[in-house]
Amino acid sequence: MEDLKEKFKAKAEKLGAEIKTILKEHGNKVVGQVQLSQIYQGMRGMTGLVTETSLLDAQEGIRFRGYTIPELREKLPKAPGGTEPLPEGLFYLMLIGELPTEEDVQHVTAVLQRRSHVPNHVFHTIEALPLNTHPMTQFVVAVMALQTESQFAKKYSDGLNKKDYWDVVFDDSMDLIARLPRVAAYIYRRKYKFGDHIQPNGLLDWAGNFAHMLGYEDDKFKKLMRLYLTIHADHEGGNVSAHATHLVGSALADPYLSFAAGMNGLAGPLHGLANQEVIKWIFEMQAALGTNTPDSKQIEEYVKKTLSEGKVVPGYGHAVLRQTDPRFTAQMEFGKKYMPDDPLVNTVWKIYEVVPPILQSLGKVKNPWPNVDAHSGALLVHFGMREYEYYTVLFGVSRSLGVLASLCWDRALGYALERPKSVTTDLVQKWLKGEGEIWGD
Ligand code: CMX
Repeated sequence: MEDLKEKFKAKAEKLGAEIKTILKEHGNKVVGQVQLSQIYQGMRGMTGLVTETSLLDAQEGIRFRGYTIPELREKLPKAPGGTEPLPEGLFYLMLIGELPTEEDVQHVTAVLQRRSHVPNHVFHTIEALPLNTHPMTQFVVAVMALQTESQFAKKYSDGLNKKDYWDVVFDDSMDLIARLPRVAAYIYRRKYKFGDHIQPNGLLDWAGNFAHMLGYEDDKFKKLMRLYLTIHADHEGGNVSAHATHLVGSALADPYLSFAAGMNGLAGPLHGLANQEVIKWIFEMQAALGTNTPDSKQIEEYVKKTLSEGKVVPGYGHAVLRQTDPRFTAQMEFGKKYMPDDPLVNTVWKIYEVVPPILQSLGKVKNPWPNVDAHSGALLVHFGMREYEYYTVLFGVSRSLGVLASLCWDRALGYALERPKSVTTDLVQKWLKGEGEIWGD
């Protein structure tokens, strides 16, 4: 642990000094222009944040510290006999900025194993919720219950020097990442497996142990979890879950509170909840058509019906991407390798042929291509995990890696309270008539 922390400290001091120089020499350079439409329409394309862990290109997709998903699948260390990267390795890469060695990853796995104890009151808190509570609500409630363990909150209350914020945020982040699989698996087994809980296996990696506690021992499912928890980890800083975590953290809310805020955002159907919506939509389509293997014409008609009812086609479109999401492609490759004849997976591939031209023909959808959520559920169903309301929890466990690595950087670099300027439409109307300005001081 000290190793990782010391490495992080050295990297953060170096970057902190570089940012100081950048700001001293170029702090008043103008970055782009803001259009009125951007202020009203979700700030698309407006550069307003710095996030070190990953960068999204509209055409090429995500790069984590410069590495694409295919590169990560090749270069990151794998479990013995494994084919997919260990997500701990991606966490190391995002945190330290360098590809980890096998030993580095073993170290992170061991640290997470050591820190994974979940206090009993967290399980009692989950148990107090009605069984029909949505798994994402249970997940956020459990994270909030874990907040009693925050070292940052305790030390801040005792009086903490601002130079040391990062140190305790680092510890809280490691603890939280370590504990999430246990909490998430508990929610799954409670809701769907009659409370028949499975104890952790201290010899397994973070994702492998999660698969084990969920109750899926098939080695291929463990491989899927390693891939899944790697590709969902980060998508630069402006997406709702990353931005919410960063924003709430900027008020010096501790990592538990900040991460819970991000997870509330992830639970929205335009963001992470889309993975449950995709499978729900496909199951409903199968029921409506009376077949598990709809042909292209049937899918086309169902898509048109969905659109005519004023609904979105879940799993398609993106606020930044303008191509097929490489996270979709990685999952498609996994499917072609391990389950090429699975009917549901094949339906997902057929939908991929049918949907883009239909969305394109609407003339307003900026990205007709599939995103990560269009594929993930079908792979889970293949292994028997049909409980689609749970899927966003898996996404959330993975997303902890990116947003908490970023939170460590935010505090290490001393980033400020985030507080953009907002305006009223009345002020905008006056500005358009030449009566005053809409920008702040
Ligand atoms: N189906 C139908 N209409 C769609 C659509 C889709 N999949 N994607 C976009 N549109 C529509 C929008 O609703 C919008 O319509 P209005 O002008 O009538 O409001 C129009 O096309 C323009 O939208 P856009 O600029 O292309 O997309 P946004 O940046 O506003 O939104 C997103 C992006 C992802 C919310 C949107 O594409 C969507 O709703 N997709 C379906 C939900 C989904 O898959 N979300 C998961 C995203 C990945 C993730 O975060 O996990």
